[in-house]
Amino acid sequence: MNSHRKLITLDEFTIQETRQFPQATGELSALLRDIGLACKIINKQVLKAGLADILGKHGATNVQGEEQMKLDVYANEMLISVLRGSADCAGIASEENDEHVCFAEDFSVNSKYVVLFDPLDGSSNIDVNAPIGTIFSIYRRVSPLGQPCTTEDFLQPGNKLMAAGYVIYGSSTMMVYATKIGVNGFTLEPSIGEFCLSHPNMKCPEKGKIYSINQGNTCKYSEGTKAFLDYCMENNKEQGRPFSHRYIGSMVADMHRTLIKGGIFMYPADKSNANGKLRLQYECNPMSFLIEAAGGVASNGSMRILDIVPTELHQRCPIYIGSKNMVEKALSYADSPATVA
Ligand code: P6P
Repeated sequence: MNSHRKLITLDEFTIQETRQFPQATGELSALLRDIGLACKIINKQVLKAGLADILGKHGATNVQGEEQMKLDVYANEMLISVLRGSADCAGIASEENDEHVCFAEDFSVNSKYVVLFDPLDGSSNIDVNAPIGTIFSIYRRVSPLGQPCTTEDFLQPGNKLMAAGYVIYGSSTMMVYATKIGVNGFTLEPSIGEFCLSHPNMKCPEKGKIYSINQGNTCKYSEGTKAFLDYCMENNKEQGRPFSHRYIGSMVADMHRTLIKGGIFMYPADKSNANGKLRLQYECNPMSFLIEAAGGVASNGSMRILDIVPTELHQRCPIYIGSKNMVEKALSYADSPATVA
C-alpha cells in the first residue's frame, strides 16, 4: 500500500462534505465526529475485554429483560457522556434505557439533533471474541429549539433520518455511516487514533448469493419463510448452485458482510415473536437507511421499513434487508399477514 497516500480522516471528510453545502452549519458533521470519539473510547475497552475485569454479567437487566454485560453498560455510559458534552445533541434514546434522556445543559436545549443507539449490539458475542458493534441514528428534532427534547423526537419514521450507521469492533474497527449523499467507511488507524477513509462510496451488490438467518428457528417460521429457505438451499438452474449460509449472530457483523459482499439478512416474525426480535428505532431503521443509501432494499415483509411510523420506542420489527434481487425474491415468498406464523 502506498504509505505516502494522504489519509483522509473522519474529521477532514466530514468537514469537506459540509463544504459541499454552503447552507450547512456543520452541526451534523460535528455530531458524527462526537459519535466517532465515543466509539474510539469504547473500542479501547472492547480490545481488552478478555483482560480487564469487565467480563461477566453486570447483574442489572435492561428494558429488554436481558442481563447487561458490563461492557454494555460502559458503552452506553460513554455514548451518553460524550453526547451530553456535544454542542449538537439535545438528547438520546438507547436500547439500555427504558426512556429517552433529555440533556438539560443550556447549549443542549438549543441543539438541532437527537441520537438513538444500540451501544453494544451483539454483546452476547463478547466472551467468544466475535465481532460486535455500536449502531446509531441521527434525527433532526421536531420539538421546538430552546426547550427539552420530547418523545416525538424519538418516534420519527426512518425516512426522516439525517444520518445513520454503525461501528464494528472486529478484525479492524470500522465506522460506516450514511447520509443522503451516500455511504462511506472509515477504518481506525490505531497509530494515530483516527478513523481514516478506507471504503468511499460503498454500494451493496444488487445480486447476492449469501443468506443470513438463524436457521435454528426454522420450525417457528411461516410457510413463506420456510419456502424461501428451501429456495436458497436448492441447487436449481436459476442461481446455478445453492446459496451460502452465513450467520454470526451479531447484526452489525452480518450487515457489514451483507453491505460489502451482497446477500440477504433476515430476522423474520415467528411463532414466538410476532414482530421478530430486532428493534425498529436503533437496529432496523439505521441499517435500512444505510442499505438503501447503498442501493439495497429493506422490508418488514409487507412494507418498506423506513416508512413504518413508530408507536413505541423499543418496538420490534421483522426485517428482510440486503441485495435488491434477494430481498425481492424473499418477499415473493412472504406470506400474507394472515398466514404469518
Ligand atoms: P439470535 C444480538 O443479540 C442481536 O440483537 C443482533 O445483533 C443479532 O442479529 C440477533 O440478536 C441474534 O439473535 O436469536 O439469532 O441469537
